[in-house]
Amino acid sequence: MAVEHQVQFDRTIEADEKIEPRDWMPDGYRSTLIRQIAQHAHSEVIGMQPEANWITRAPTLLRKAILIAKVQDEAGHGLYLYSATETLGISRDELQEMLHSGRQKYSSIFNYPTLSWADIGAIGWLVDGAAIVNQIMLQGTSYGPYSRAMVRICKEESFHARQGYAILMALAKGTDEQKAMLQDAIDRWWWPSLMMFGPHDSDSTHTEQSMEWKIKRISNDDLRQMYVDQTVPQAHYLGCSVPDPDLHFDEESGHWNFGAIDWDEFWTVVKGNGPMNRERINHKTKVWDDGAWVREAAVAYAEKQASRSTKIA
Ligand code: FAQ
Repeated sequence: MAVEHQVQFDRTIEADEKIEPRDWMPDGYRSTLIRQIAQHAHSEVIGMQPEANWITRAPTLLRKAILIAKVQDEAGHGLYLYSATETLGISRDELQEMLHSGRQKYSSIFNYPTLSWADIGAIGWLVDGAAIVNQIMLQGTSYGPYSRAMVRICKEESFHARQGYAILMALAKGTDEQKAMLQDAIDRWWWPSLMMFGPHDSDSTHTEQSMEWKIKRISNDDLRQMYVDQTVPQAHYLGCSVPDPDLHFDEESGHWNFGAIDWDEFWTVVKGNGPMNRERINHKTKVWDDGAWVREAAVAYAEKQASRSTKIA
């Protein structure tokens, strides 16, 4: 029986069809998806913090409204992704517990501080930009609920990237002080954005197997190169430079070659010792605890509704 299941699973993957929650799947496929989708969901939710930090200080009413909408979108992305993870047989409470206790990760990028308004533009352009490159690939992932969540999320991410670039365009046309603020934000966010794609393929624990299962369709290094190729000309259009003395366009390959990533910094952040790791998790845990009464009230209400409909029936 197990062999038949495996054959059916392999056939579905081979045919580029989707695995659905009702289908048999290997334990490793399930646990890899739980890790990756949960990490993605946690990233969306923790990722609200650096930008929410600027809602009260947005320079105009319009910018404030756009930023609120964007941060709310990220909450929505977290919810789709938690729902997708729950289809794999794990509860949202368990996922929260694993995030709060450090047993599950979230993206390294959200452990850096937002020091100026230009950082909000840089996040939209660079961070959402990186998320789009990664997530367009994930629309083709083999797990149905994850793939479908990605389609909707990608549409919203394009708005996020555009609002970020619009902020930066305004600064690029501004005073010398604003231009300096813009360049400073790019200098601080460039390398952490490149790290979002994960370790080099040669050091990536999961890439080979995840590509066989078609969970991932393009490797970490290939996605990173696509991102650099699309982003460098956008930096130049802003009249800015990228903080990499080794960056140069290679005529032969048609790619922008870039310098070495500081992997010590990456692993320091991933292991919980980046500039904002503790603050992010402390804030998340506090909000979760403060919101307990809302969850309890929602459950009590649902139980009351259920008992009413049982009585009527
Ligand atoms: N940060 O073997 P690999 C967004 C871990 S959403 C932290 O290469 P994999 C929108 C990895 O989990 C951003 N940890 O792993 C937004 C593994 O951990 P393990 C989030 C990282 O999974 C914008 C270990 O290192 N997007 O930005 C990172 O095959 C603004 C070995 O790595 C997603 O999550 C990292 N950067 O490939 C929201 C996309 N990279 O096993 C708010 C979905 C790797 O030791 C505001 N995820 N690790 O526990 C993916 O595509 C993949 O999981 C990768 C990593 C590509 C991130």
